[in-house]
Amino acid sequence: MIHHTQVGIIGAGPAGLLLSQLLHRQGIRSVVLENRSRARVESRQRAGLLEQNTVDILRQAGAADRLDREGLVHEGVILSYNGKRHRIGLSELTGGSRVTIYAQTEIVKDLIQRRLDAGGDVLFEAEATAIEGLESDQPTIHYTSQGEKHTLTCDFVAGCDGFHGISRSTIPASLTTVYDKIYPYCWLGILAKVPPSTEELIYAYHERGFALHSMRSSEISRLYVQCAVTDTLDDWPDERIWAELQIRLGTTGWTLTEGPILEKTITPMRSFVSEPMQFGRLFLAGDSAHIVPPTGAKGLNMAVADTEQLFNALMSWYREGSSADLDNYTECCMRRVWRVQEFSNFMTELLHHNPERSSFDTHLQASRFNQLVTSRTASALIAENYVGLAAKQASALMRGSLHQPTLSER
Ligand code: RFL
Ligand code: PHB
Repeated sequence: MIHHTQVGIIGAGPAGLLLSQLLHRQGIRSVVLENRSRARVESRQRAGLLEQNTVDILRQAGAADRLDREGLVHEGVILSYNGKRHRIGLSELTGGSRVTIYAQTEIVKDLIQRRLDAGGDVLFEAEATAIEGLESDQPTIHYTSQGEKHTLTCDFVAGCDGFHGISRSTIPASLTTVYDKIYPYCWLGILAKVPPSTEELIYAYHERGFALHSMRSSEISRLYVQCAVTDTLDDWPDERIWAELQIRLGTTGWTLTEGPILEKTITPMRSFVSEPMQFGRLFLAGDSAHIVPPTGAKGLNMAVADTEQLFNALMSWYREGSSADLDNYTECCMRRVWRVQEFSNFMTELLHHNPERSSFDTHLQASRFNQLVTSRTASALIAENYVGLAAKQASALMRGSLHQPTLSER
């Protein structure tokens, strides 16, 4: 079959689905190709923490009813260093910004439902195999579905197919620069059927390794524990996971309530940027262009911010016939992307036990933590980055809309 749409979107993760929904609300047609089944896409446990900007865009997309009802709004976050806790008041340090806990699985479910209710084309088990004609005004996506080969022609291709997709490698290698860093540890994440033992997230450094207490609802907890890159799930029976979480998150006068573990996964930790994020009529958004270690809770939020930027640029093209925003897409994304990369790396190195580091580095880590406790400025910097204000400022600076004080004004 050969068919045509305005924007061909590869990948039904948060980036692809959100782009399709935003375009639909402006009368622009799209087809989303997703190689996995709907059930698989709706059940992959991943992110849970949303910046205000992410919540605002989901509202703009008309896909935030359940998020507004069920999302847990947080005004602070706790950092712990070998049992010594320090609360960062996010609202108080940022002039009122907050974050919301709402699972990525639920965002994906909400967006799929919206698209299908409106008769949108979200094709599951449809694998994009090649993209052609990107330098023409009618690129083509080849895909297979139920054993049959199909061709989708479009005005633009949105590569929202995550880190392992095909879009990024369609950009000629001679034009691409890759920046990559792999960390010498992983996260083992669990979903547990137990009410959270904390109202606010706890990120803990411990000499035995990192741990994080997050949540999904008043009934379900989400926890992570640092493990070795060589570990498998067999190395981590439930009793060992709870024992390590007790030690690493522990502090006097507080107990972690344990419960049945519903799911366990191990995630590698990586920082990755591929530049440019566009070639001809192909535009990358989200994990297809960049990856951050999850310690800063930024991957999903960055995917949403790219999508917003791409959506606005496509609307300038469709409404005003202007290609200026599309032409500047990579450049506009990059300042924000590197701000988020720096913060994610900072949080990761602050909070993990790095088996390859010297005791000198461990002393630096302790000193950085002490500075957070004693300096409001240091805490405010974390708060601004965590809620997403810093990334927003970085991208405003790129667009030239932020006034930069001159030396005499400072
Ligand atoms: P996704 O979600 O990977 O979606 C890409 C989709 O493309 C499909 N695909 C293809 N479809 C058709 N043809 C092909 N050839 C295809 N190749 C791939 C895939 O099946 C998939 O459905 O990318 P997207 O939309 O860019 O979204 C990115 C986010 O998923 C990711 O950044 C976050 O989950 C990262 N992340 C977190 N981000 C946050 O903002 N806050 C968090 O709290 C947070 N916690 C996390 C995280 C990621 C984690 N893991 C598992 C990596 C916690 C963890 C443990
Ligand atoms: C989560 O709830 O899954 C989560 C929260 C914060 C992070 C990473 C993951 O930094």
